[in-house]
Formats: sequence, structure tokens, C-alpha cells
Amino acid sequence: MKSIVVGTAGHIDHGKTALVKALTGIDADRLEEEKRRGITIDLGFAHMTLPAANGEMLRLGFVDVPGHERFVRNMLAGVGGIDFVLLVIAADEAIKPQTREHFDILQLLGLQRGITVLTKSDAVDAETLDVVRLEVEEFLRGTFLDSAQSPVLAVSSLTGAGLEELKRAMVMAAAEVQPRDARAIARLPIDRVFTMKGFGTVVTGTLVAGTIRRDNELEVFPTGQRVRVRGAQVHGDFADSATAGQRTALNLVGASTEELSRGMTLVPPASLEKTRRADVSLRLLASATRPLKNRARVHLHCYTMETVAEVVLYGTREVAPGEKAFARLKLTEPALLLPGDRFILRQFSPVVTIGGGVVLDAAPIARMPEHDEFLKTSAEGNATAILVARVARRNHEGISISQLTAETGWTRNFIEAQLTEAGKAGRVARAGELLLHFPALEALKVDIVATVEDFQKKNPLVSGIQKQELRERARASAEVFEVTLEMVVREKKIEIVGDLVRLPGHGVVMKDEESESKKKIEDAFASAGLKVPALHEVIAGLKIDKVRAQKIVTLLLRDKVLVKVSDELVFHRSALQELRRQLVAYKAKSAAIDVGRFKELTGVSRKYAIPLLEYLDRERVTRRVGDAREIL
Ligand SMILES: Nc1nc2c(ncn2[C@@H]2O[C@H](COP(=O)(O)OP(=O)(O)O)[C@@H](O)[C@H]2O)c(=O)[nH]1
Ligand SMILES: [Mg+2]
Repeated sequence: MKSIVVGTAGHIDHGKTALVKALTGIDADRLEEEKRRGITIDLGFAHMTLPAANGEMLRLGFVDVPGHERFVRNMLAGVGGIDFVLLVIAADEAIKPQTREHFDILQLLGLQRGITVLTKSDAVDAETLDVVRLEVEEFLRGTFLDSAQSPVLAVSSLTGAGLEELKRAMVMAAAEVQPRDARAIARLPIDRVFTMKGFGTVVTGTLVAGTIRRDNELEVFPTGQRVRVRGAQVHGDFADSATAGQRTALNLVGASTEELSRGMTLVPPASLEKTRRADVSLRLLASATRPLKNRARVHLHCYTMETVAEVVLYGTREVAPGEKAFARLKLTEPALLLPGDRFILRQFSPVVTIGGGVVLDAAPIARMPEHDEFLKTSAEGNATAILVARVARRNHEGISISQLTAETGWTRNFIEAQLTEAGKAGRVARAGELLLHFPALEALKVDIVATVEDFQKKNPLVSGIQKQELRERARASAEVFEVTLEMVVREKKIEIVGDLVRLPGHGVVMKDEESESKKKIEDAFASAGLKVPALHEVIAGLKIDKVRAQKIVTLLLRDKVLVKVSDELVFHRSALQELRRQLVAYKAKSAAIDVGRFKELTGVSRKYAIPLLEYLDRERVTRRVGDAREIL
């Protein structure tokens, strides 16, 4: 069954609440004060089901808003989630100030569908009704409620005249309402919090995206509190789940009514992030009485949330009435905002609606080049272009899929689909969870190879650059560096030996006699096993002088081909590896070994055994316990 949420809008006393009651039978004025004074103060709710043209049923949730100018902020908390509006204009009064203000708000919110209802048709004669209709059609021309595309219907809630026609028109219009995405990340902006006898804490709201099920855990924004859904109601009926586009009530465990309030939002835990900064595109109403100045303080409304914000304009010192601009909003309190969210701005004082806009980026990063380009793409680009821009702006550190979700509110599935597109276009590369900007990645690869090449030219006696040093020169995050390095290795442009990175097959460039000596030293130790010769003897047997020989030994030690076990003793890496293997095998027989058994096992004298055991202790292969060693 399709569900949509219908909002009312219009000036006070024009018959909004009466119309909702005439349609649904429900009095949306639920507060005692509202009933006593006969005016709507806060949001009211009602619901009804109508047969749709395709034989299915259509479920309509109503959000009835107050028309009084003092309660526009309550109206704002209600209209954020609606799919469809009934713009109510009384035939005996025609267009009044809050008709205009509410209609401005609906347009700023980007609402696409609605019906204009001329109420109290019984209170005027046919001629007056015609005049009002003309006036209203003129007022709506060129807007989403232009009478060329959406009906202007006269009704009387008193006599019932026109109500059937209105219902039919609502069913037809509802068919054109784009259903909200039930698979998106769930988001419920809270509009009411109360306790219900036998249930405890209950919150209500219009579920603007996703699905919430009984027993789901949710996170409260911005407090971060975790709650569990004990039960759900949709349009007044118990339900196992609520989906986007439904008026939803949740019975929550884990939070008291004092801890929750209108303006907070419920979302799946650890999926999104709150913010105090948002880059936006905003528009000042043509009817605004003065320009919006840089650094002005305003009231910001988004869904049910409201806070004070400072507007920092980009590239201009003020926005004239009717003009648009990019700006950064600095919120006094953290809130949940996502790209695409519509918001309303009201003047700080006196409080009147002056404009609104759309969030482009609620996770701005510092000192970004081409910031303007990024905002333009965010405002006008398709999802793939936006994804590419978001990856590109983090070209040195990349962005993980979950981080991208937190920035955009997009699900993993949606991101994967965009990635396929972006990948085809050669714009984004993926390494596991990490997304990298392809051109930046290619540049980094070239950079790495050039750095290695350059290093080797300048240090012919060293067989490669230390990985750590290469990383520092590459100016990329550790993760991006590792991923890129791996790619360059796979492409066989460089190779990694131990801690060193070098051009393939490019060991130390040595003169013939030097490389011959190096080989001799290596061979002398490799063939000796643990019964190593004295280093000075090996050096004495070479054709080159001592200083050059010592340099080669230093390189061999640094590359960990040779390992110094004590001041006098140097071993080949392979001999020590073999020793470790022997000890592991020995451990199967005995958990401990003493010096005598060690000599037996390895065939070395005491002069070698003691330094070797001390080396093994340092390496945490063994641990000294009294005279023996425990094998770890
Ligand atoms: N004659 C007549 N009076 C109406 C009609 N609809 C509403 N009213 C009256 O107009 C007043 C304001 O109606 P209400 O629904 O509270 O207006 P709201 O402020 O827009 O919600 C009430 O006294 C209603 O009884 C109508 O269709 N015909
Ligand atoms: Mg009312």
C-alpha cells in the first residue's frame, strides 16, 4: 500500500483544521488550549485510506500546521517531511500574509506537488468565488502549483461540497508522487515526544527515508544516545516496520522523555555524523526587505530541527533579495545534516522567513583547492560526478566507503553502483574499502618511481631507499602509500627487499671488485652456518682496502643480510633462520634447553653458544630461567 504524507498550509482561520476533519473525521487540534481558543498552535495529525485507481489502497497521513504567524516555527517542523501540500485559501478572505509566507516556504523546500483548496465556498457567492479563483491563479502562476498543472478546487467543510472531487484529485496527484527510498539509511526527525501509559517513551515523526523495524537499535542525533524500538505504529496501527513516507510512532527503550525532544533525529547507529558546519546553496526571497549580509546570524530550520547559524558568504559580501549564493553555515549547536537536505532561513530579529536552500556538503574539509568547483558539482552534478568529486578532494588520503556513507547518507549499494560508473570512466580506483582518485593515484605512482630512481642515482652504494623515507617524500597517508606501492610493485616498476624499495634488479651499483668482495663476504658467512669466521679475517682476505670493505659490511648489516649477534660475532641471516627452526623442532621434545644441550644441538663451542643464546633472548625466541632457557 502506497503511503504519502500530506501537509496543510495557509493563513490562520482559513479552514485547514476543519478541512482535515471533514476529510478524515479526525480533529487534529489535540491540545486543550487549541480546543479552547479554537486555533491551531502546534502540529496536528490525522490519517485516512482512499481507494486508488489501480485497485490498491492509498494511505494518507496528514500533518496539519498552525497558520498563525507566531507559530511559523511549528509549521516549519511539520512541512519538512511532507510529499504533498493542500494550500488552503479561504474564499472569503483570499490571499493573506501567511498564505504568502507558507507558500514561500513550500517553494524553498522544493516541494513538487499539491492542490490549492479554496475553502468556505459556502460563505461566498459564485461571483466572488470566481474573482478569488482568478486572483489565486495569478498568484500561483509559474510555480509548482500553477493551475495549468495542479487543480484549484473550491470546497466547503461545512456542507461537504467539493470534498469528493478533492479526494479524487488527491488520489490522482498521489500517483505522481515519487515514493521515498525505503532502502536508504533510515532517518526519523522527531516531532513529538510523550509517555503513553503501559508503553513508556513514544516519539513520532515523518519517516523521511529508509525502514525502521521493531527491535532495531537506533542512534539519537545529536546526543549519540542509543535506543531500541520496542514497538512501532504507522498511521495509528501497530506495525512490524515503518517505511519512508509514513507517519511513524515508535515506542522506545533506553531513553526517557526528558532526554528526547523535537528536532532530534533517529538513525541507524554509527552510520552518520553530526556537524556544526555545512556548505550550502541559498536563495534570498524576492520579498525579503533587505539584503543578507556576510556573517549575518539567522534561524536555521531543517526538518524538525532549528538552531541559530552564522552565514559566511562565499565570494560576495551580501546577497540581494531574489539572488542566490554559496555559503557556509556555522551552527551554534551540532545537528544532523546531509547533502540534499532543504532548509529554511529566518531573520534573527524580527523573525520572518527570508530564504532557504539546499545542503551541499555537511562534512567540509579544511583548505581545499577548487572549492568552488566542488560546490558547483555538488549543486548540479549527478551522483557519479559527486562521488568522483568527493574522492578527488581527498586525493592524498583517499576515502573509505563507510566514510563516504557518513558524508552523503548514501547506502553501500548505491555507492557501489556509482563506483562502477566512475570506474568505467577511469576516475576512481578502489583498493578494498578505500577509494582513490585515479589521476592522483597515477601521479603518485609516477612520483614514487621517480623518487626511488633519484635516490639510487644519488646513492649508488646503497641498494635502495628506506620505505619510511620514501613514504615521507610521497606526502600521502600511510594507507594510500601502501596501496600505491603495492600497485607499482605489481606493475614491476619497483621491487621491495626487506625495508628497502629499489628499481627492479637494481642492487647496489658497485665497481666490479667491490661487488666481487661483497659476494665473497656473503658467501663466507652463508657457507659457515653458525661456525662463523672472524670478520677481520674475512676482510683481510679481500682485494679491496679496509675502509671500502667496512662500508660493504655496513650495507650488508643494514639490509639484514648479515646480523650482528655480539661485538665480535656476525652471522648470515640464513644461519640464524635455520637456528630458529631447530629450536622450534626441539621444543616438541622439551620446553627448555640448557647451554650443554644447545651446544649439542647446534654443534658450536661455548664461545659461540653464550652470545647466540643471549641474542635469542633479546629476540624473544628464548627466555632465561636460571641456568636454562625456556623456548617461547
Ligand atoms: N462557513 C464555513 N466555515 C468554515 C469552513 N471551514 C472552516 N470554517 C470555520 O472557520 C474557522 C477556522 O477554521 P479552522 O479549521 O480552525 O482554520 P485554520 O486556522 O486554518 O485551521 C472555524 O470557525 C471553522 O468553523 C467552511 O468550509 N465553511
Ligand atoms: Mg488549524
